[in-house]
Amino acid sequence: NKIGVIFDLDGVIVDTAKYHFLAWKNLADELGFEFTEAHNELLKGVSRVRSLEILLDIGNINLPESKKQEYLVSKNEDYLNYITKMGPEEILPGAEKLLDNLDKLGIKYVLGSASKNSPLILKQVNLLDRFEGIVDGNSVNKAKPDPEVFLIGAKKLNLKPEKCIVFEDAIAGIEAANRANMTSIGIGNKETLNAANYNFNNLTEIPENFFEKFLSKNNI
Ligand code: G16
Ligand code: MG
Repeated sequence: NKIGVIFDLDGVIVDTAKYHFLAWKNLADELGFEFTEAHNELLKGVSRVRSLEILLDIGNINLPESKKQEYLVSKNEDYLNYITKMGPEEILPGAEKLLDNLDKLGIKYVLGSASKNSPLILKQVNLLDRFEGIVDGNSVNKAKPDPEVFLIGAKKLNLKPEKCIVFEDAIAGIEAANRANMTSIGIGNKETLNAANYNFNNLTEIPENFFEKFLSKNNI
């Protein structure tokens, strides 16, 4: 295989951001401050621990480490209540068609996500078996925008970073892909993700012949 693909999970394959939002909002309610959808944008692609820090900053709240640990556990339990109700109908438009296309072309793909719940989410939507490998919050020490998650992904694909294409919806993820020396594809707002090499609003906008064109353009 000459090229490979690395997919972010939340915001690219499924929209779990809405469940993260509900779970974080419940916590903010409990702590007595307002947490909005705009606030939630700041948590996208960011690790669970870092997300709590940002949330507490928004509420101007200081907590001892033990209390933080407690809230990290309860937030995740809350989140898992939503996740365990997910099904394949929640796969974002265009995702399955894109994977089918990659299968047809013999291009392998792995997951590169910050979420420690990635394997469960992929299982819920029946996509777990399709990926060549999973790199997620359980296997990574340094969170995005550090390139580690994608560099491990390239190793799993047995490819040099330059031969990997990353699909991402978060600014931190695009930065991580660029720092890894990979081709970055921003999924979502073009202005927000202007550091990406390519931009699409969603996966349905990716042309059928995108990868063939990519290969010939790069003389691969
Ligand atoms: C996802 C979300 C983030 C979330 C992170 C950790 O990352 O975008 O909002 O904080 O995972 O999730 P968990 O609490 O499940 O470990 P990605 O990289 O898939 O977009
Ligand atoms: Mg994401």
